[in-house]
Order: sequence, then C-alpha cells, then structure tokens
Amino acid sequence: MENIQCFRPTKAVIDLQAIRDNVVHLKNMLQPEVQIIAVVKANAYGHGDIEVARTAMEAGATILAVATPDEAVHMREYFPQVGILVLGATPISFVPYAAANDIMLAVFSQEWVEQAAKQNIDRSLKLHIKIDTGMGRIGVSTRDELQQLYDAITAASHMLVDGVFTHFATADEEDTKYFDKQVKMFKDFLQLLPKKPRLVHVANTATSLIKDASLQFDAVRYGISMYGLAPSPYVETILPFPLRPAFSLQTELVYVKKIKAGQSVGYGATYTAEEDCYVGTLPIGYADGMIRKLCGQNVLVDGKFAPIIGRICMDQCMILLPTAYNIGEKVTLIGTQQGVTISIDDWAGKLETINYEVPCIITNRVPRIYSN
Ligand code: PMH
Repeated sequence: MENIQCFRPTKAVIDLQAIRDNVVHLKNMLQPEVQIIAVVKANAYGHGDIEVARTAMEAGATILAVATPDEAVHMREYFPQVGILVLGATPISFVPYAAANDIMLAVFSQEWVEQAAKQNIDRSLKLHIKIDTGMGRIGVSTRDELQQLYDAITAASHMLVDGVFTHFATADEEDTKYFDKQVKMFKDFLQLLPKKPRLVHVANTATSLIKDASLQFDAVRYGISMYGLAPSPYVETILPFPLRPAFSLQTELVYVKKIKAGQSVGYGATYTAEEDCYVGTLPIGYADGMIRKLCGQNVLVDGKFAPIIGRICMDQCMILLPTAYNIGEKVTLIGTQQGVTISIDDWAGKLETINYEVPCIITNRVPRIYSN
C-alpha cells in the first residue's frame, strides 16, 4: 500500500523492518512445523493491519487472527488466500460469509452451532473450539459443555472442528501457579476430543517466550512481541532476544513564542511560567489519542526532553522548549531522536496502563506511515 498523503505533520511512523526482525526472531524460537498466527486485531494493535499482516507473512506467519467479523472481512479483501481466524464472538448472521470465504471462527456454544447449522451454507465452516481454562472471557468451561459442543459440530453437515484453543490470564507473570492450572485443564480437556483437530493453539507471546516449548502445539498466537514490545515488565527482564519497537509518533512545531514570567498557557491557565521561556505548539491533542493525562509527559526536540505544559487541547498541545526553535522543527513524542528515546512503556507508565493500550488509543486521525 502506498503511504497516503497527509498535510498535518503529525504521524505514526511504523517501522516494518522492526516487525520483520521480530517475527524472524520469534520464528527461530519455534519447532520448525509450528505455525505463526499473527494477531492483527484492532488495526494490528494500532500499527496498521494490512501492512503489518503482509510484513508478518513475509517473515513467516501463515495465519492471521482478528477479533471481530468486520476485521476478518477487511483482511479477506486484501488477502484472498491466507487463513484468517476470528478470536472473538461472531453473530450467526456472519456464518454464510465465513463459510463462503473460508474464515475460521471461534466457537463456544452449542446453541450457536445449532443456529449456525440452519444457515444456508455450501462450504464447510471451520470452527475453533474455545476452552475457558481460567481467563473467564469466552469458552466452554466444563467437560459436558465441551462434549456437547463437539457433538453438535460433528453432527452438523458442513461444519468442521478445525481447531481447539485457550488463552492464558497470567502467562506474563513470574508466579506460574494459575498458569499451570490452566495448562493442566487444557490438556485434560484435549484428551476428551475423539480426534485431534488440525490446529491446537494456546500460546500468546509470553507463553511462547518464557514457557515450555511443548506449549507451542501446532501454532502460536503472536501479538505484542511482533510489535516489538514485551508483554509485561517481568517478561522484559528475561527476554531471550531484544525486541525492536515498531511504533513511533512524530510531529513538528507549528508555532513558537517567547512568554514572560507570570504568563499562563492553555485552558484553565493551569501552567504559569516562572521565568521568561519559549513555548512551542504541537498539532496533536486528545482527539488524536493524546489524552489529557499526558500533561507533563516529555517529548523530544533536537534530542532534548521538553515537557507538555498546561492542559492538552483537542487538536493541539503546548511544550516548554529548552531554547528557541524554528517552526517545522521535528518533535518526537514516541521514538528516538539523536540516541534519546521516549518509549511506549514510558507513556504506559505515565498513563498508568499497559503498553498494549498506547498504540491502540492513537486515533485514526493520525495517519500510519510505513518505513521499510
Ligand atoms: N490470543 C488471544 C486470544 C488474544 O486475545 C491475544 C491478545 C493474543 C493471542 C496475543 O497476545 P500477545 O499480544 O500477548 O502476544 N489479546 C489481548 C487482549 O484481549 N487484551 O490485550 C491483549
């Protein structure tokens, strides 16, 4: 895809080579026959789903996972051949499209299967049974439910148990008690299936990076590590190889002025200069996902830290400059300038959240620009 034209200098620059390198490293950790499911839901964690999917597949991924039917349709338009799995719940109304377009669906309800079986479909629907081993989100959680679900699928013509999977709640933590319980339950449930489906998959990034290789089964589902981020501070300390973050956020100074001691900046006049200083205005605000909680966060100008001052506006915010700079000076909000880095993890700390959330909250108004 061509990089789109944008006039405002605010952009998220996505380093596709970083994603390629991350996937290649991840692939090297796997047994040769294990497939990579690239988790590209939520616009590839805010990075841009089509470009990330293409890059991940060039580097060795063979299946794409999304969260919703609509995301699956979007993927199918760009990738007519590749396996696409919907990880979340799917309404019955999507079943005909899924069958006709070879979309794999997560399934966890016998009633859903019975309803789906009544749909007019002429090609086999590939279903992945979701077992809830402790995440408490979606999935069958008793042996009876599993048995009934399995029987309902095999009784229906045009339906296939293509896969079985679960998701771990604490794979990124040092304490393995809860994780081990989930593993045991999954393995026990797997034994109940009369026939092993084509794709058994349980591992997310943390499971694959720091747990037993036997949990790779037939495929692993890589999300956060593809994007070059660690799933938790604990996993960060024991990464088997360095990850390369792909997401950076860039803009430019659109206005610079000198203010006098005592002058204030922004809504509510919450910042008042203690001495004469230079203030820069950036064309990015909370409508771009830079929410007001980021007040005080540093950005980089000329390789130097400059804090956001005053309240962040909808489309703009102000920074305290170390000295006078020209309009057009490059500003890095996330990324590296002259060897100095502000990371997604820095933002996550400031926002009191996890790194996963940060690129996801940068809204679509910020164009994603790709570098190779
Ligand atoms: N598999 C499932 C079912 C997931 O929901 C996710 C991430 C992954 C794999 C990939 O995990 P990773 O990014 O840690 O590698 N899902 C979510 C979520 O729902 N909220 O945060 C991450």
